Amino acid sequence: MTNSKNKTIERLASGHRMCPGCSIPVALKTILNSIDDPIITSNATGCSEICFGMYPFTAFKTPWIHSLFENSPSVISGLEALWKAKKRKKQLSAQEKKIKFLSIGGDGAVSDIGFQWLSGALERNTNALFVCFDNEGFMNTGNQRSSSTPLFSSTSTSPSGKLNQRKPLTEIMAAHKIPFSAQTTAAHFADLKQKAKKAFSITGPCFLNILCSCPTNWKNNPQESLEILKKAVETNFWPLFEVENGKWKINQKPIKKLPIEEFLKKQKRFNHLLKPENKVLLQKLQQEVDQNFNDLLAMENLKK
Ligand SMILES: Cc1ncc(C[n+]2csc(CCOP(=O)(O)OP(=O)(O)O)c2C)c(N)n1
Ligand code: SF4
Ligand SMILES: [Mg+2]
Repeated sequence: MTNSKNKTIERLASGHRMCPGCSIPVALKTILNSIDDPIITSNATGCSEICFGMYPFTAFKTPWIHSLFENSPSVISGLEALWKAKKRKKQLSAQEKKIKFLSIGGDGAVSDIGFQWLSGALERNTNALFVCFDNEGFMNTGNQRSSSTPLFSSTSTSPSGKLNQRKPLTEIMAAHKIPFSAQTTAAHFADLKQKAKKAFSITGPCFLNILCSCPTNWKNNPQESLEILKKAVETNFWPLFEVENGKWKINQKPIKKLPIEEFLKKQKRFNHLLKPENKVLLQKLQQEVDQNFNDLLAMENLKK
């Protein structure tokens, strides 16, 4: 965000309580600073809400609402309905007319416990941006597995490795036929900024799924957090793609696709997968990654 003298104003203060190397703050900062218009944020509980808003402090320099774990999309939906009513009655100032609505939460909140509330907000055509900070587990409460936890990843509730595939959240949101559903990572700043900016400019519900590394529970070196996210894209584990008005587009195709080990090897949660006796599991994960990417390619090639 810039002021009248074109000087950048940060909308998220430093000094919050996220762990060193956590990539959620950088993702949130990029979103909040992607536009100049006022933004009202509703935050589901989880690491972001707890660490940015420890009472009586908050790192947010913009209006921010603490909601429950499950109902952040409904809170923003209600606010947006109020805003629309006030606009109709000509009760908004010129600045208030520019307000954008943002709902944020982790994968536990968005993909699991708040899933139906989000689906409802999309169906009601709420004019807001809905964001998932996907760190692949319920991290704030000690790394329990979520529906976003990848196959074979070790968590506190699946210590020997999760046996189920990840829920394809971005694709499911696109299936709601909303104007814009996309995924990116906290390390792909330009892609994230451009997608957030586009989403805020669109009238109608938009969804952004952002892969965010969690050094505490992925058990990686905090200094390598962003590097690991880049490997997620270079291995096709987490392709950058968007679905705009039904048109699928992969934003970055690796020139030379790396094997999945390149993403796994710096995270201790996958240590067991790299043991020779688990080679067959590693092959299964690679097959799943390849199949998912081929499915995306097929969607991109569909004529609209
Ligand atoms: C209905 C309900 N169930 C459980 C909790 C406890 N709880 C608070 S945060 C959290 C985990 C959040 O996970 P996620 O949404 O993925 O965010 P993260 O902490 O990983 O960023 C849980 C289980 C709660 N607050 N409310
Ligand atoms: S537990 Fe993970 S997601 Fe939560 S603040 Fe720490 S590094 Fe970030
Ligand atoms: Mg999470």
